[in-house]
Amino acid sequence: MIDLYHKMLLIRRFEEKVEELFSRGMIGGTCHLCVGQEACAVGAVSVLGKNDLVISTHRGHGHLLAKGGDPRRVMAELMGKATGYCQGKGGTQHMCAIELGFLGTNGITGGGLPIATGAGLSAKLRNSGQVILVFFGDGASNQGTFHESLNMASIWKLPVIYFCENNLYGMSMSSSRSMNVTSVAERAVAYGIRGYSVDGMDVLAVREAVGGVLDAVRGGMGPVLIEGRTYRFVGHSKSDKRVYRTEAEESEWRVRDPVISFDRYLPGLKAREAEVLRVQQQVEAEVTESVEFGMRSELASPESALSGVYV
Ligand SMILES: Cc1ncc(C[n+]2csc(CCOP(=O)(O)OP(=O)(O)O)c2C)c(N)n1
Ligand SMILES: [Mg+2]
Repeated sequence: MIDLYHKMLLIRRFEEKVEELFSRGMIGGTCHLCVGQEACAVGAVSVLGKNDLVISTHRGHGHLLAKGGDPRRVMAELMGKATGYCQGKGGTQHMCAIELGFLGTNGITGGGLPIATGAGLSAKLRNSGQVILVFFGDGASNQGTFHESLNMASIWKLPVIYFCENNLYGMSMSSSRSMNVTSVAERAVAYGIRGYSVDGMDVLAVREAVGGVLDAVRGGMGPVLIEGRTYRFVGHSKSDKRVYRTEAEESEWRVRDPVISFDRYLPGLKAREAEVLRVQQQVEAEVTESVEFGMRSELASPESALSGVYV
């Protein structure tokens, strides 16, 4: 429980810091934050084994941190520094850490889905026993890659968990206007696989949902589709005034803040109070250290542009 809380709080504080640095011009490019969605990342990844693989989206800093990413190297990558996970050349949208089994954030909506399907096929052919967990959004579930991936994975019984972070919007487009089903999980029927919809604001519910199918997926049952119903508390990316949703709706979801509700719950366990405080202090230190590390690191050198590039 303490560990889950630690990871969620780390992601929350890290993202808030990224927003601040972005506003101050210390991080370039674009920036999609996962504030509000921490329970999906942490709950789903927390049940995976070390060798299992995670594939992410454009909103992926939290997924990498959940998979054990070092906040200092994530921050350095965002700042374009040579000490970052991709030597500062990937940035927010193309950040991967193969050594952690993290096959990358992805700037293409729905782009991670076929990569996960391929990784699933590879795992099956190698008999590696790995499970692949891929995150994608509600918007991505309307892309052709979603249909093609789930169809292929189901006929070949690939060990992939397709995890949709349904935050109800794809940019300004409400999912109620972009799809004719109320839950992305319903779409599983079309592929003859299991589909589950869970409260994506509850880290324990997400953990239970993914944990509940993990052994079966690893054992050859085939893929599963899980939807975590969640909400991003911030704009889609930086210049979003959020005119497409109401303040009342935002407030309703804010009440279910996955980090604060967990925070409230933990101190209830009296003996744990000191531990909670320690985690909070540790997270502040980790985030501060990530910024200092990023700032004192060297920028990626121009010569490095040609290394690690495969095309
Ligand atoms: C193929 C493609 N089309 C459009 C875009 C522009 N785009 C970036 S994020 C996004 C919305 C994605 O929505 P969703 O999958 O629900 O993820 P969320 O942003 O809500 O996390 C779009 C359309 C893109 N990056 N790639
Ligand atoms: Mg969305």
